[in-house]
Amino acid sequence: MYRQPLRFPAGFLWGTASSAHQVEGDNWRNQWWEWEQRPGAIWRGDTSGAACGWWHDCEADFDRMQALGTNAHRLSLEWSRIEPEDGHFDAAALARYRAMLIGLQRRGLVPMVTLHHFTEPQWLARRGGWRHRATPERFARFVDVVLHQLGDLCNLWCTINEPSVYAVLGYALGVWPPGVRSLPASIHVVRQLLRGHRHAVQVIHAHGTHHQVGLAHHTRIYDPATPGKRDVLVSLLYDFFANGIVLRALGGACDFIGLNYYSRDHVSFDARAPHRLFARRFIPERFARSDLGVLGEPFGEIYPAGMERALRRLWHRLRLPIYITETGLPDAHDQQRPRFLIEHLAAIHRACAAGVDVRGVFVWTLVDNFEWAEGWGQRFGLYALDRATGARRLRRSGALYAAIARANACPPPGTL
Ligand code: IFM
Repeated sequence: MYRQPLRFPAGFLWGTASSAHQVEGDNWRNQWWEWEQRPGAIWRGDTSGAACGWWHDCEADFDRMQALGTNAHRLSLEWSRIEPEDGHFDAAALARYRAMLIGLQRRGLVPMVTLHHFTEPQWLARRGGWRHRATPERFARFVDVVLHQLGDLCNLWCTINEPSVYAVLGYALGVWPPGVRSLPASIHVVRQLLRGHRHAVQVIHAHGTHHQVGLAHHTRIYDPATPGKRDVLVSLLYDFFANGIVLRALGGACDFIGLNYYSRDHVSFDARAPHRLFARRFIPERFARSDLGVLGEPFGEIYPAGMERALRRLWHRLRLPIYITETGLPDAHDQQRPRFLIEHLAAIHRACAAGVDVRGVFVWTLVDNFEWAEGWGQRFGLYALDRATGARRLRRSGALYAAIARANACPPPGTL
């Protein structure tokens, strides 16, 4: 049977997403840089180092975005560059970000700016980071300066990236800075981040009603491994900590919601794992999984239906326009990513057809970058990066995404 391409609404944003620390290079004033120097903190002892060289030349990658035919890019501002010391704002850093935003606009790329993407200045971290009572206010002060200096160049703002991921990995599991292992601390930090978000929304709106503000929420699907009561209970518990806490606190405090969707976990009760909330998370054999990651485990299940489920859930809960602020797959050899893209875009298309107001998608990411604790071991790029030479090579999935963005339509699933 002949099947038509899946058309997307007019004006749909086709973008890529990045974050400052992962691409800029030499962000030596933030807490992640310090963390990377600790033996054993990052896979194989990797560091962000010069990253993808964006601080000096992001423009070459902006040219690539334009050549692909994308029409938007989500990037983040590095707080530690803009405010390297408490209350001291760096004019040169702001000027560089000005040039970046102008560079995007000149190439026909709508910017979405993230104000906090996992990193903060070392001076702030030394005072307790987001555990400190006054950090949400300090964040709001930083946001106000940004809006004064750059507010004429952007009207799509994402306050905080993945509050629950930041809080769980840094404060509950302790595998990210500051390496704390305490569930109460992690709950406190999520709440503080959400306070920071609400302050930032007020500040941004005070700069004009044309500004649209949201946050990027990482939705992971947690399904019980069996219908048994205990599995259902622990999956609900995980869902509450990862998703529920953030969504409950958002009501009224956003113009849109950003969805970062990657994967799902199957959850079963495990009496021997109190430190993991009595749960085991895994991918049963019969489900599709990504390649083995650097730690010898798959990055996750490939579960396109989860995209539609996550979109419908956000829509029913918040009734706000949605941007998919991230979706993607680490796949160095690009064997699974083309199909991953088509199937996830088809899921987005189904959600749109069911009435969910989706405004755009930002694929993670344009070019292989520094992937936090996994270092350079996870390769998400539409372009492969040769770290020794800095050369970029377009992957098959990059060419596919270009064709989709240009046509504002996606081939139906099963095409590849
Ligand atoms: O690299 C990260 C990004 O910083 C936040 N969301 C998930 C991505 C892939 O793991």
